[in-house]
Order: sequence, then C-alpha cells, then structure tokens
Amino acid sequence: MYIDVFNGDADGICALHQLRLADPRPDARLVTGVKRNIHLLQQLAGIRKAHITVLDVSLDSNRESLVSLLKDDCEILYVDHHFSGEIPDFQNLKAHIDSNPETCTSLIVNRLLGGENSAWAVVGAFGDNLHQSAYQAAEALSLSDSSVAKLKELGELLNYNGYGFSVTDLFFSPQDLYKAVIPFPDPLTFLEHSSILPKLRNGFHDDMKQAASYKPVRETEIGRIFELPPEPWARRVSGVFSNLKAQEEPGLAHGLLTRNPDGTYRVSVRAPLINRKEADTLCRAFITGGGRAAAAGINSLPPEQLDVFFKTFEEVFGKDRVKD
Ligand SMILES: [Mn+2]
Repeated sequence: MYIDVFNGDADGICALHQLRLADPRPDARLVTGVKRNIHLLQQLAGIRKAHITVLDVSLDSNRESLVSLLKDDCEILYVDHHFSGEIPDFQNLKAHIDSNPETCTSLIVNRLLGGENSAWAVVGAFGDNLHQSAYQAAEALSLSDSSVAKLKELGELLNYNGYGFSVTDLFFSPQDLYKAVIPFPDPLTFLEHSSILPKLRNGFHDDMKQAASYKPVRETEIGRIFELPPEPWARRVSGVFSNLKAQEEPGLAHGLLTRNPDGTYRVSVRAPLINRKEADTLCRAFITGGGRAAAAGINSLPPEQLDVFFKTFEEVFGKDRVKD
C-alpha cells in the first residue's frame, strides 16, 4: 500500500507533484488538509507495512504517530523544512530535513531529483513566500520574465487556496487541487489549460477587494492590528492579507484578529519585515500561541485578554524597534 501525505498548501502540492512525475504511484492514498492542519499522520493510526511519503509538515508535530508507524514496519520517506527536533533513528525512515529559512519542501525535493521537475519547485517556493530562492531556482530554467511572473502567480494562488478554518472554507480541497495538476509536467501549460485557475484567480481578487476596505482597529508607531469578520472569504485571505500589510509597512509589526465560532479570537502576527524577530515570543505569552520568529499566531485568545494582547504586542515589538 502506498500513502502520500502532504501539506495542503502550494509547497506541499508542488513537492508531491515533482516526486510523482518522477516516480508515479497512481494508486496511492492521499492524505492532506487545510494548511493549518499539520497533524496529518494521526490519520494513519493502525496502518502497517505501508510505503508512506510525508511532505511539508513538521516532524516534531507528528513525532508520536511517525514512531508508531515506523514500529509497525512502514517504510517512510520524510521531506520537510519545518522544525523537526531530533530525528528518530529507524532503518525504515529516510528523512531529508532542512530548516534553513531560505528553503522549502519543493526545493529540497528538487535537489533530491537533481532538478528533474524544477519549474514546479519554483512554484512551490513562490507559494511559501520565498521569492529570492524562487528566482534563483528559476534562473536554471532560462525562462522569460513573464513566464517567471506566471509561476509566481500560480504559487501564490495555490498557497491562497490552502488557508481557511476547514476544507469547506476553500474553493478547492487540496486533494482536488493536487489531482488537477497531475496531468501537467509543465506548470505553464497548467496555467493555460486548467479550468480551476480562473475560479481561484477571481476568488482571490474578490476576497482581497473586500479585505482592502478594512482599516486597522489599532494603530501605533509600533504596529497595526486589523480585524476581519468571521466569514469564509476572510479566513481564506488571511495569510495573503497579512503578508500584504507587512509589505506595505515593512517597519511595523502586524496583527490580524478573526473571531472563532466560540467567540475567542484567532490571531496571526507578523514581525516587522526589516526585523523579523519576536513574533513567537509575543504569541507564546498566551496559552494557545506558537509559531516562528517572523510569523506566529494564537489559536484562541479570550476576548477579555485582548487588551493584554495589545499591550504585550507593543512591549515586545517596541523594545526591539529599529529606529529610522
Ligand atoms: Mn512549506
């Protein structure tokens, strides 16, 4: 039995696609979800002796399930760029983990394949917001500037589709999106012929247009905090919206609040782009917070702690402010 497990964002989809173009497994069971659903190996409880490929989800977050699958004689290929912690020592585990902030899973797969399907690696890298690495990987392909711009748009659209609270928020389930790319060895052909791209492109522009009308709910010299309504369009666009706001004001920290169904807030935080630090420090000060130094979040912030959040936001990012 073959099982392919992949993060439901651009990087996860492109990494798997590159691998399967080189080594097709048409009967593989596919396991994926929205971008934030990273505990994917839990879904394989009880599976024995399968050939499993895992892409673009943190090993550390899946450690327990991974070890029990390895003990149950599964052969596992694990490729990722998130924090892994110690890699379990098993003969039947092949791990290629590189947490360098300038790389992503698609680029690691590209290296493993000797550049065999690297146009898709470029798409995955753009999707993960690694523009410099993406342009670098694109150089070897000698593409025109307009073709590279197309790969960038594709990466961003695939990435955009991965956000959302659950798959029902999304235009396409990540599984369907992956199935849609399978027939296309060349992403530029996919861009031209796929019937799903126009829907994704229109959805993206509509969502961004709605989001653009929202002003900050709090604005200081330290940063800006926005709130978007608890609706599917806002959940879909949250990641791209945060990136865009951060690019608008690279010297400021940014926060985005969205209500959860239980009344608490889901919070996402971006450190200032010119000083990508401390977003995790801020979020870890709250029970359900976590993340990386540049981008972090809190899963459910009780509304009565909102003022404490604002204060801590300004303390943490104020302390370290780069004066201009
Ligand atoms: Mn990734």
